[in-house]
Amino acid sequence: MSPQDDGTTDEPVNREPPAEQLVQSFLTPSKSHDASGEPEAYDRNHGPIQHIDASTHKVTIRSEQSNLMKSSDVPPEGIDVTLSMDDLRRRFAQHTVTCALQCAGNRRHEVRSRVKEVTGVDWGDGAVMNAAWTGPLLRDILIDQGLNVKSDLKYHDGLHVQMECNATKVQDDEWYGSSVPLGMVMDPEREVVLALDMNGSPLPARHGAPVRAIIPGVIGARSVKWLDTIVISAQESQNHYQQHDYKVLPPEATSPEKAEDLGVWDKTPAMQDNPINSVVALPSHDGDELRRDGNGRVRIAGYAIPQGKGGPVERVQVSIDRGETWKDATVLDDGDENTTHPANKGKERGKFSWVLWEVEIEIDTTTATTTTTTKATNDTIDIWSKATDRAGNTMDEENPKGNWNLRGVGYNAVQGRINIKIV
Ligand SMILES: Nc1nc2c(c(=O)[nH]1)N[C@H]1C(S)=C(S)[C@@H](COP(=O)(O)O)O[C@H]1N2
Ligand SMILES: [Mo]
Repeated sequence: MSPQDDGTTDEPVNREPPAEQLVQSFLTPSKSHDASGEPEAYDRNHGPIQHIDASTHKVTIRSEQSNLMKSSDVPPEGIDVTLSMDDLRRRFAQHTVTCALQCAGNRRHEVRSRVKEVTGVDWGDGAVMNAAWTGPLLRDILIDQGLNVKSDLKYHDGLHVQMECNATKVQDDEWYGSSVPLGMVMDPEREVVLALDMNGSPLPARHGAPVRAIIPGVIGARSVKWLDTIVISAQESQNHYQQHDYKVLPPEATSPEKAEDLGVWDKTPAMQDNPINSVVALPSHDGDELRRDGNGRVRIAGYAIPQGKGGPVERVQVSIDRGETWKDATVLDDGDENTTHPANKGKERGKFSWVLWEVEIEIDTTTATTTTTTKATNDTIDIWSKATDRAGNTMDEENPKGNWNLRGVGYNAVQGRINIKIV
């Protein structure tokens, strides 16, 4: 990518590949753009893309002792360490986690066009990627620095891990930052890594080189790119993007002004875990034609994402009659074996990974014209999909159009594609 493609603070680079392209590989490639200029994986930036020299870059990790006095989690002398990229690679065991990274605004176009207007980048359903991220576990680094580990993760209640990128100004703040609860980082099941590699190669600049946080199961906004500072604190990050964005505001916040008047930004918790979700990627647009094969069957495919650490997704069901009947889709374990990272070979399906799914449904013309005429127009169908993960999180078929919130974040309606013509 050439520097003129890096975007500016006022006009950062935000783009997504079509979902039908995304579901062609289990691991999302991310190095380049295809001939049409479409990216292979989405880019989400609040400021310009950074090009940082890995040989001089450092990550500083410290604890804010003053407000931690009451906590015995942190050693009395505090934590204050500066690590080079070499330190991150050599001093700690390298861990690979395969996880979906999804912008909280994924599917915003659907909620805006089908439910009610929202504010924010008009994402389709390609603001997501699935990748194998490698680097040290932040948990290991903190333990190495003397942080107490208790089996009861609640022990860390009230403490937060703030992450910062100070390399550039961003649209609404002087730097980019986020935080997650310390208990999440210390949870051995969560696999929070400081990622140096993506899909077996050094992280590309646009995805945060030389190092980014990866918080599996959590909205992309918390996975800070071009990471330079980590602070253990009794406070959440005070950055704009933790405090004044990426929140599921209550429905009475009907406009930005109303949200301010009601003071809901302060009262609403910052989003963390992704909600369970499933997206119909094929057919890829509302109103598309779906061709029946010689046996009268149509193929429908998509991806599904587990909720937080409740994965993996174990079941995906598809309905073409607005929820009256559901058919189980095949959940593809490794999707495309050519692009599956060797580190995952033979392992159980990843807890944080997406799954790709597909289903063939027979539609005889009478079904298309009779069963669906009562619910759709003429010979078109709507396609719904519903995922369920191991923890039992599932999508709400009683509310097929999903929930509205002012920022259009965390949208996970079962209604997928509408007005699909069967030919
Ligand atoms: N430093 C920095 N980190 C960041 C962002 C940013 O603008 N600056 N955007 C966040 C958001 S909102 C998302 S969804 C992901 C996007 O990661 P990607 O650009 O690698 O797709 O990065 C997160 N980390
Ligand atoms: Mo995002």
